[in-house]
Amino acid sequence: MSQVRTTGSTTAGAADGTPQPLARLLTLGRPIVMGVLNVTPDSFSDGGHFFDPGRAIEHARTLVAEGADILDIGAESTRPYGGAVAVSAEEELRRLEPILPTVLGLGVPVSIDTMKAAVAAWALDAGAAIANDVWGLQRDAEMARVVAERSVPVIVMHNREAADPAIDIMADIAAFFSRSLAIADRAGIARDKIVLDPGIGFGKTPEQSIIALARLPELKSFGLPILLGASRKRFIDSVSPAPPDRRIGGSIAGHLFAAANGAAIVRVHDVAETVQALKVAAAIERAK
Ligand code: HH2
Repeated sequence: MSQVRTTGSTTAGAADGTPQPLARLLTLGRPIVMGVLNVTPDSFSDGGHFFDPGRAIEHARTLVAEGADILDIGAESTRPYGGAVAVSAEEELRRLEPILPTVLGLGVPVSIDTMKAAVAAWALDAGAAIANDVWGLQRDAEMARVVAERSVPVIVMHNREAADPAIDIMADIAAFFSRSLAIADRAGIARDKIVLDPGIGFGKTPEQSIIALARLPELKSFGLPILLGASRKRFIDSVSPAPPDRRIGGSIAGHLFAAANGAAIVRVHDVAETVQALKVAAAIERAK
């Protein structure tokens, strides 16, 4: 860890007048593409492919060249569908250490996908610009403080321990967001630093994931930017059976729908294809 600087975050905000990188991206007036970089041996979507630091860095460069606006780096599989091997903060840091400094130099803001405050703190202090918490500030009690102290944006994702087909999933998502916003408020996280994400595939049946996507516009009532991650998720398989790496068509369908219905950011594995799809959809829209 010693080779990673711990001060001089690149997330300069209001203090020196430089816009925070995410805030700047959100003014571009087009959907923002977040490319997924999993440095894990067991991710559901691309498990093991980029575990090797050299391959991870090469993949990060490819994602940027393909048009990723943000890189989301994660070193613990959340395995939305179960079977994740929990890793310690030390192990997460061991996986990130050889990669993060180089990834931070690729010219796009980096988001740290972790549910552990200690890992978020380390990555943010090294220069990551965004915290991505798949437990929406509700798992690690220190997460909100870590985010507040660094004045960085945080992605608050809806999650549940287990899916319950009997519940009204939109009501559950709204109640979860309200709890997260209260936690954020108490910790002193500015409201304009929060991005909401319904957490497609997390604690939801495939049908509930489809409902969350279909009813995405309802989440606009929170008045905050929305991120949507449909990439390679199981709901696609429930409609059109295919293994994760053959779900590009379904992923793009989900992200185009999301972008047209209120999502400011889409989180994707297949950056080139998504960028192309979004550009073509925008060109068609302009020609109306
Ligand atoms: N999905 C995954 C992980 N992190 N973060 C947000 N904000 N939204 C998501 O939808 C989301 C997320 C799962 O995808 P992946 O990273 O490919 O899998 P794994 O967590 O198994 O590495």
